[in-house]
Amino acid sequence: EQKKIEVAERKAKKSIEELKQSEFFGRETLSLKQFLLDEDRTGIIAEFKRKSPSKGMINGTADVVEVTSAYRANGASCLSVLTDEIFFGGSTEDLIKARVNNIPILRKDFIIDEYQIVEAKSMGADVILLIAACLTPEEVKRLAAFAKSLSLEVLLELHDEEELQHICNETEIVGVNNRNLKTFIVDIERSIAMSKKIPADKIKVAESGISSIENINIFKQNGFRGFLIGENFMKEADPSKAFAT
Ligand code: IGP
Repeated sequence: EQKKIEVAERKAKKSIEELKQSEFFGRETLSLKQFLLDEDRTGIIAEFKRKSPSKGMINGTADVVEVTSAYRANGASCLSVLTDEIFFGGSTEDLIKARVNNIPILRKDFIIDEYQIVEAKSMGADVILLIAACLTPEEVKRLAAFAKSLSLEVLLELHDEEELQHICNETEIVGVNNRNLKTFIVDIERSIAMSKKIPADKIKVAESGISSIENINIFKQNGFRGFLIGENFMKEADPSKAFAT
């Protein structure tokens, strides 16, 4: 609900035509799919996140260019940048700044409207997140088709088995959130069990609560190609060092 109000406010401030004039709008996007399928890359989607509802403030002073550049230099396959201000302390500016890096960037936000997808492209994003828990299967299909029409890819996020019905032709990358959205409890076993029901032609991404190489290896053994990691890096004074080790 809060997002609806925010989106309405943003629409009133900047028209779609204005968004399309951004220097990034015409840029050729990078394919997360290709980056995740590249065996020479790590598959790590490294997230820039200042705070979160589950942890409160994680790192309020981190510099987005420094951190994301170091993520890339240390081998991240993709960057994830929070643009939600209210819950995660993110911003449009953070994503625009992260664009200095020539790897795919995921706009991490609660997307409910086509306007936000045009915004994502105008910020320099390559991928948008669609969260099944916030959308009907029809909305996922519609928003994913719209993203595709702008050459953006989609990461569809699921967190329980009932949401498997949100998967459609338009969603080629499917994420499983290990964190329960209500209790914030992380359960990797549950995610793996659920992932077995995702069609084999989808690229699978494990999201949240990943804190060790062992975690990553378990996901890899179960057919996951991408690993979305935020807090474990951001909680360090130097997030990139955490990545490197
Ligand atoms: C990263 P973690 O536990 O490594 O910080 O998790 C990412 O998965 C998490 O930030 C996330 C998220 C979201 C944030 C997953 N789904 C939806 C905002 C909105």
